[in-house]
Parts: sequence; C-alpha cells; structure tokens
Amino acid sequence: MMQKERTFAMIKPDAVQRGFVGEIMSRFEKKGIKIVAMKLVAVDRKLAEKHYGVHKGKPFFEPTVKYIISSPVVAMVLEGVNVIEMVRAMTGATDPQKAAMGTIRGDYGQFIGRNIIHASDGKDTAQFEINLWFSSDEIASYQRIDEDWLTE
Ligand code: 3AN
Repeated sequence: MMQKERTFAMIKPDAVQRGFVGEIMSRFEKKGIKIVAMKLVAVDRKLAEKHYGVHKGKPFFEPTVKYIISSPVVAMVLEGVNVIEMVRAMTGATDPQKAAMGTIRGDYGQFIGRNIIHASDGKDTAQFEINLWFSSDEIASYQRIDEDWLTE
C-alpha cells in the first residue's frame, strides 16, 4: 500500500465571503481526498503571524496578515497518497492571474492578495501548519467507503 500523508489547507476570507466553501470542498471530495479535520476560524493576529512567519519582513507580510484576519477562514487537514503535491496542483499558482484554468485559484480568483485558498507547499510545512492550526484530538482517523476503489 502506498504511503498516505496529510496536508493543511485553508479557504481564505474572500472565498468564504463569496460563497465558495461548498464548491471548493466538493472538488476535494470528488477527487477522493479524505477530510480528516475541518473548522471555521476567526483567525487572531498571533496565529496569522505564526502562519506567515516565513514571510516576515517582506512587503506583502502585513497586508497578507490583515487579509487573513479580516473575516473567518475554513481550515482543514486533508489525507491521501501524495496529497501535499496533489492539493497544490489543484490550488494552482500563487497569482490567480497566472494560475491555470481548472485550478481553484485560476477559476475563482483575480488578484494575488485575494487568492482564495492556501495549501501547504511541502512535508515540513504541512507538519508545521497542521500542528499550528489543530490539536491532535481535532483530527479523525477513519475509513472512507470508496478507498478501495481509488487505488489498484
Ligand atoms: P502560496 O500560498 O502559493 O504558497 P506563498 O507562501 O509564497 O504562496 O505566499 C503566501 C501568501 O502571501 C500568498 N498566498 C499570497 O496571499 C501572499 N503573497 C505572496 N506573494 C505575494 C506578492 N508578491 N504580493 C502580494 N501577496 C503575496
């Protein structure tokens, strides 16, 4: 059996406000990606600054923090084989203007400062972000009935 991994994703304030939570979750579900944790969060500045800590000092740090605390987000942990790369591919390029059509950012966004969704960009980031946003008792381990039909 191929190794399963977990990633962190967050539907950003613009997408929640514009009513895309269902559509975005539906894409993950249809792809066969398992949701193992999910919550609506009114993010405080401390959490936002930790989440974007690697960008501290960059010109877009403060606007990005302000954006993420401006209205609730939907945070989640997703599980599957190669899920980190798969979710990044579904998310698309950071700038929605450059993101391919068919990706979440390409289909729903227009501006880099309002880019719909966040997804962890690697194994270490995923681990850091899952731990930052969720406690272990908020993450569920379970079987989905379609799991045997997703792999050979
Ligand atoms: P990604 O979310 O695709 O991993 P990062 O981690 O490089 O992109 O950037 C984190 C967030 O900071 C982006 N999602 C975006 O909202 C914002 N951001 C990144 N680069 C820029 C930029 N050049 N101008 C404005 N905002 C930016």
